[in-house]
Amino acid sequence: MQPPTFAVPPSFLGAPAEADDNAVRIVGIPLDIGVTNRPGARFGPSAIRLASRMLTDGDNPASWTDPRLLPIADSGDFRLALGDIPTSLQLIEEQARAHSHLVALGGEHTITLPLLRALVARRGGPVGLIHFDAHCDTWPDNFGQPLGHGSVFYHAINEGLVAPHRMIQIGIRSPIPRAVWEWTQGKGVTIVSAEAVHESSPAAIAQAIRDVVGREPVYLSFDIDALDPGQAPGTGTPEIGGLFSWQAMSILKRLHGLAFAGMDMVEVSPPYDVAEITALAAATLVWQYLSLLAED
Ligand SMILES: [Mn+2]
Repeated sequence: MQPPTFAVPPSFLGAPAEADDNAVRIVGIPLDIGVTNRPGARFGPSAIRLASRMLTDGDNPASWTDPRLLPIADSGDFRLALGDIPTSLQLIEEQARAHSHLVALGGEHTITLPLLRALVARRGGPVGLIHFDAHCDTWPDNFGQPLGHGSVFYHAINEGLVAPHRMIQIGIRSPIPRAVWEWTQGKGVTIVSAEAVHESSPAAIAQAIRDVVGREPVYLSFDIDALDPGQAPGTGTPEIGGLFSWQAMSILKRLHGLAFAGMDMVEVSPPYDVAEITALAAATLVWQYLSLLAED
């Protein structure tokens, strides 16, 4: 008999720590020293895992799949170097290289850079990118620091980790220097504002994503601040006018059949959360991603 949700072991969906080499690996990466505003994302992995227990009492009705039937394992948290961003990114990359399909629970957005480095080193070529966020994250630096959560895709594009013509950003709405916006678009990235999402439909946005990323391998990076602060208050750099969680779910569940190569869920900061709203949204979006994998 399955335990009630509150008594499920505190891994993601109660998943075991070990599985075979081809399993989807869930890991926590509690790094939050590259943020430019409110901290706290170091507590994200554990909060997302706890909230995920709500999702263990049935199938996903969007597809009648259950991600727990995938080979999945929650292998705990990656090791980091306390207070040291460059060494931490190196450690993340080294640990990520061991796994064929990673789902990372952040932590802040800087973690995506070493995750993409590891993925591209393993695959031998750039990937497409579906990026939900309030911010483009293509600033050349973070108040003078080259590494930080505002620069992750500046580096990823410059290092050839993502193919910018196969990269789409959804939910964008923060203040941004015009030069940064134009650099991003000039590289070929498609930017979909939060307002465009509101004025459109989930089906149309999902189609736009498919048109941009095509059938080649694609990575999903989901910054929870893509959601409106009313839907996800527990984050470091909130921006009003964002997506409702139903919109993000509705878009995501229409992305079955894409060649997903990995995912991260970043910027959940539990000290600023209210009643686990943000952690539950993050857990549910990850569960939906895993459901897409289970569907194929
Ligand atoms: Mn971000």
